[in-house]
This record gives sequence, structure tokens and C-alpha cells, in this order.
Amino acid sequence: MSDDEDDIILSELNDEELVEQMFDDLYDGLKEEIEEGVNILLERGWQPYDILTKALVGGMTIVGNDFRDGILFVPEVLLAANAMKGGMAILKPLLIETDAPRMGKMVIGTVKGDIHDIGKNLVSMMMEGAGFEVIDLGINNAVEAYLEAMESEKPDILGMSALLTTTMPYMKVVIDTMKEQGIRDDYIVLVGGAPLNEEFGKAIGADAYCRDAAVAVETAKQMVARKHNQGVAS
Ligand code: B1M
Repeated sequence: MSDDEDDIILSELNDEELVEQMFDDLYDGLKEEIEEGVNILLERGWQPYDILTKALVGGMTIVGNDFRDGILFVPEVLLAANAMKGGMAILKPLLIETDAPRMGKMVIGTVKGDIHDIGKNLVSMMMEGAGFEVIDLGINNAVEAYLEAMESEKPDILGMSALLTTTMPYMKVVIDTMKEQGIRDDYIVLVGGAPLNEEFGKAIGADAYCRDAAVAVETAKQMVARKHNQGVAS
């Protein structure tokens, strides 16, 4: 259990100190330490969602700020992302282990030119936890990939993620193509990612912009319920 390098024993820290230490460990890309921290918080009765948002996403925000400011570079950020994924892998089955009724189906993917997937993975996890079936197309998806998945999977929802200001306009390419093919209104289109906002979502013709994974789940639930009610009424 002990950390040989600096003798910090994670299990001996109180919750606040442990979360601070996890921020440092995430920053340093220490996957095993992050996994250990997640397990300790679980043993202490923390909810998986709180560990995700407070310890992991909180730590990644610090990484993001220093990446932006030129203090961290791509290799370090990749290590941090890898450590974060280690923690998320432990939490995933716990978030999904609910008795949530089947809510609907979502196809989700990060758009063409963009390889960021942590936020999308988090949304997928939370949606599965809420009872949605999720088909995850991964990263760097061209419009054809979304169209093929919609055709074969017949989801209720199409979700798109973009983390770069240069890739977010591609969401409009996908929506415009859906319009051209006359299938836009067959799906609920939800979009998200750090550089987006409500206005952008409206401007490109999405049904909603989702600030985070929790909002994505709530929005999806409401819109699917509305869609099903309309189906019953008509
Ligand atoms: Co990138 N990167 N990165 N990066 N990276 C950002 C996005 C950046 C803001 C960093 C910065 O400068 N501060 C910046 C973008 C600037 C801009 O466009 N305005 C940036 C840049 C510039 C780049 C490169 C161009 C760097 C370079 O090569 N010079 C390059 C681009 C590569 C490419 O995609 N073509 C690049 C590369 C990388 C890594 C590979 C090193 C790594 C990605 C690893 C991976 O994802 N597997 C990486 C990372 C980790 C980041 C930061 C640090 C963290 C992103 C993250 O995972 N956040 C990021 C800084 C930041 O965002 N503050 C940054 C945690 C995650 C939980 O949040 O993804 O926002 P987020 O998801 C949230 C919500 O946005 C929402 O819910 C999620 C959960 O609550 N959401 C959705 C997201 N998708 C949704 C979809 C939905 C609904 C909600 O659908 C329904």
C-alpha cells in the first residue's frame, strides 16, 4: 500500500488530503496511485459519481489549465489521461450497476479531427448507468460513421462530442447531412464538449447542448420521454 518514492501512504490521508494527493497524482500521470485512491474512497463510502466529479474531473481541470498555459505538454497530458482512465475503469461497473429501467438507445462519438474521448466516455458511462443502451463510436468520426450507426442501430439519440474550436463546426456538417437526407427529425441530437455553449447548440440545429454528463442524462431522459409521449399521442 505504501508509496516507495515519497513514503506517502494514501490510506492514512483524510478525505480532503487524499483528494488533493489524487490531484497531484493525476497531474503526474500516476495511474496505479489514482486507482488506489479511487478504491480507498470507495471503501470509505464515497459515491462513484462524487469520486468521478470531485477527484478525477477536478484533477483533470488543473491539468487542463496548465496545458493551456504551456506548463504541461502533450506527453504529460496523455499520461494524466491514462491515469484518469484507470480510475474511470474502476467506477464504470459501479455506475452501471443500477436497477434503472431501460430508457432508450444512444449512438455517441467524438467528431472528425478530434481524438479527445474522456468526456465522451464519461457521458457514455453515466448514460449506461441511467439505463440507456450506448453504442460508442469512439473518436474521429466522419459523417458517414454517424449515418451508418444510425441506420444500423436505430437509436433514439445521436450524441456528438468535440473538444476543439476547430472540430466543433463539424457537428453542423453531420446535422446538415441528416437534414439533406430527411432523417434529422427521426433522432434527438445532443451535443457537448468544453468549447461549446447553448448558443452554438442552437445555431447548428442540435436539440440541446449538454454542459456535462449529468445534464446529458437529464436532457436525454426528458427528451426521450417527450418523444415517446408524442408517439403515443399521434
Ligand atoms: Co487537448 N486540448 N489537445 N488533449 N485537452 C484541450 C481541449 C484544450 C482546451 C487545452 C487547453 O489549451 N487548455 C485545447 C483546445 C483549445 C481550443 O480548441 N480552444 C486542446 C488542444 C489545443 C489540443 C491539441 C491541439 C494539442 C496539440 O497537439 N498541440 C491536441 C489535439 C488532438 C486532436 O484532437 N486532434 C490535443 C491533445 C490532447 C491529448 C491527446 C494529449 C489529451 C486527450 C486524451 C484523451 O482524451 N484520451 C488532451 C486532453 C486530456 C485535454 C484536456 C487537458 C482535458 C480534456 C478532458 O478530458 N477533460 C483539455 C483541457 C480542458 O478541457 N480543460 C484539452 C475532462 C472531461 C471530463 O471533460 O471533455 O469537457 P470534457 O467533457 C465533459 C463536458 O464537456 C461534457 O460532459 C463531459 C463530462 O462532464 N461533454 C459532453 C463532453 N462531450 C460530450 C458529449 C455529449 C454531452 C456532453 O453528448 C451528448
